[in-house]
Amino acid sequence: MKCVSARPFSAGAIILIERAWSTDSAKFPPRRKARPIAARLGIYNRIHSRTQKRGMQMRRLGLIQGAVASLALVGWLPLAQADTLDVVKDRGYVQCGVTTGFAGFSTPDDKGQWHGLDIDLCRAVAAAVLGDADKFKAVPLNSQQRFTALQSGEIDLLARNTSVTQRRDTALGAIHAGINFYDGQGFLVPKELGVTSAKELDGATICMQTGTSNENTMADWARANNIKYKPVVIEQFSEVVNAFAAGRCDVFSTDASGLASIRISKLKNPDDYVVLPEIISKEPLGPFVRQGDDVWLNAVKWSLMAMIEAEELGVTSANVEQQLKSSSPSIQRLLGVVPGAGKNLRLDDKWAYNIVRQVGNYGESYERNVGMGSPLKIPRGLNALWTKGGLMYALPIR
Ligand SMILES: N[C@@H](CCC(=O)N[C@@H](CS)C(=O)NCC(=O)O)C(=O)O
Repeated sequence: MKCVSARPFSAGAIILIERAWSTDSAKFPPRRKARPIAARLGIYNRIHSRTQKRGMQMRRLGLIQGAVASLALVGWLPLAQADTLDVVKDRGYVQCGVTTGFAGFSTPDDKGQWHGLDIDLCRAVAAAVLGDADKFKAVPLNSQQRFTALQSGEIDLLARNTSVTQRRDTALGAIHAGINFYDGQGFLVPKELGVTSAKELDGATICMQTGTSNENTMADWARANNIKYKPVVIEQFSEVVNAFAAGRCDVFSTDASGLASIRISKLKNPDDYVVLPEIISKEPLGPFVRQGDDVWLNAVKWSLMAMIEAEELGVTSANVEQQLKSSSPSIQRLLGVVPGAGKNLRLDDKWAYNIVRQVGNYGESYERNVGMGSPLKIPRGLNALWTKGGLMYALPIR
């Protein structure tokens, strides 16, 4: 058994990993539309030459960013923009790292306006810090680019369906600021394969995106379950989706929310695909900022907490004006009726009021972006409030 693995962290170009596991499987004969490996590499070459120029630019940028980040990490330079709160206030808008377009979390509409659960977090931070939820700029990043962009100071905040792991929270100069979606890794397969359980994936070709936690999780799970598979790992989201839609892999594996989004928004006939029942990991998704930037960390963390706390207290974008008259001390503190409510965060007293009025509470954001009010229709599940059997729990705002 030969195993050729090229990765990680080669910036820019598409990376196609072809591990020569035993691919001759009765269950997974080459699919009708699937092509032999040489032809797949032909596709790779074409995609590669299209992205080569951008790849070279990205590599050059990556080297500079990498060098700056490394110097910062070993303490030779202060991490870029140590007091991001002041930088953002001076600049007048928040630079928010998001996906290149991923329905439900961060995606532009036909007018170029961005929407999604992660976008609402960018908007919440802009409302809290600048008083105006529209004062943010979405910076599209693929999975591979996201931490470099944060390290280099290109973005103030990464709000991009990013799983919090110990390595990411310690070794990358980044630190997470809460969890805005509890997720787990799963599998999307065409119904025509007749697969009903992940345990039947022995011999399958599995598409994933470079730079995701999904690659390692998949490898760990396959080893633990004695399943052989052939990973096809591609850097650009659109290309990995195209590869799956064209039948160049049997399975797409990523976060369950991602699978729901891909199925509904990227595949021509969503009903031809099914998400398998197994969830093989914990993928707690949340925003990241740079380490050593504590005031900014607080601004981001408490913006998220305010959205959750507002839902717990029943304060919505629709009733927030009336709630200003509430006799509840918790609501008065949240909405800045009590003087000094923003002082310790170095924010205006109306910071959380501005979030709820302009963006809504967590439940409102969830429902319109990924819940029953959206095409994704993902049940609240683990993302329900702790009072309703879920894990969403606001640290007390007092
Ligand atoms: N939560 C996982 C996966 C997140 C991820 O990057 N998923 C991909 C596949 S769904 C994605 O969002 N791609 C969109 C893009 O690159 O623009 C992680 O943090 O590594």
